[in-house]
Amino acid sequence: MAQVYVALGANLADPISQLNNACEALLSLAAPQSFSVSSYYRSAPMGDVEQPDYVNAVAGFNTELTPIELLDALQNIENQQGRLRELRWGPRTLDLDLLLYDSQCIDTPRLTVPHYGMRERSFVLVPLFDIAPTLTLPDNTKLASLISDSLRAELVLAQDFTGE
Ligand code: ROI
Repeated sequence: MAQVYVALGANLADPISQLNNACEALLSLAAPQSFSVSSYYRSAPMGDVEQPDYVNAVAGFNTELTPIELLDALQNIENQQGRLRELRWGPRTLDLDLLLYDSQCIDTPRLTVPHYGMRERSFVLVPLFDIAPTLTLPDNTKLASLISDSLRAELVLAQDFTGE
């Protein structure tokens, strides 16, 4: 059984509903009682493309799926929620990124774990810290050492997941 963390992001078609629906779908991949999700945070879009603000969160759970099986499942959920993404770095109805799979480092054409951008992204680090404050990254960096007040200031609380 692996402990995994998945980043959720959306900025089109009612982003909070997109994240709620994605949480319901992720719950079905999770071992019983193992699922948790951070608060939802609103953040300005990273990158040069003009687009609406994002709503971001991180979910953590245990799963029997292999990394590639999990990636396939995440992409299925994205596609089922009508993912639109014409532009690189453009807006999207739902983005699910596999951040961490136990402490594995994976570097294949389809999958890079830990996720390549996670250390630079406040909208990943802050929600991850919500649900895993004592986490140590595969390179032995403590997550807490990457969190600062200025990083937190980049995000505004949107809404907590209230699904059952
Ligand atoms: N910016 C924010 N704030 N949140 C995201 O989830 C996000 N996702 C992306 C890009 C376009 C890089 N910018 C983002 O893919």
